[in-house]
Amino acid sequence: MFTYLLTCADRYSLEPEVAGDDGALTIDHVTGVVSTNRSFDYEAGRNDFRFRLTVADLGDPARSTTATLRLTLEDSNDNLPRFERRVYHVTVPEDVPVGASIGRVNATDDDVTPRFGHVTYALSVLSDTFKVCLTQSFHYL
Ligand SMILES: [Ca+2]
Ligand SMILES: [Ca+2]
Repeated sequence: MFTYLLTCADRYSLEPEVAGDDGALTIDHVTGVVSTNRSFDYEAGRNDFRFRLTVADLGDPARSTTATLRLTLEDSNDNLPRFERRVYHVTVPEDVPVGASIGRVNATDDDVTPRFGHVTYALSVLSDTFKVCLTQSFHYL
């Protein structure tokens, strides 16, 4: 009859290549499961992070090897479009011609990826005096 004693044969560790990334990720020293330890922001500018992984056995002397973990952020639609102003007030003469341009509004969206940062405009019709004119604007950082 044989009896096996199951022990953890390896020990995992992880350290960032950039000192400021300390604590961004954690690794379970036994299972090797890597988890986020803080939130990330694609719009903050850094979207690529590198960490050095090390795994060591429990030998005496211990033997170990390393690999690189590269974390790449993808943009998500986490920013709302916003107008430059909360209220736009426009005054026009009563004889303003039909089709006359009476002003311009502008909105931006901080999301970098075009499909999340591209804004379109719509005017809710509260009166049939004006017609809706759709325009488009693109905002890229
Ligand atoms: Ca957005
Ligand atoms: Ca975003």
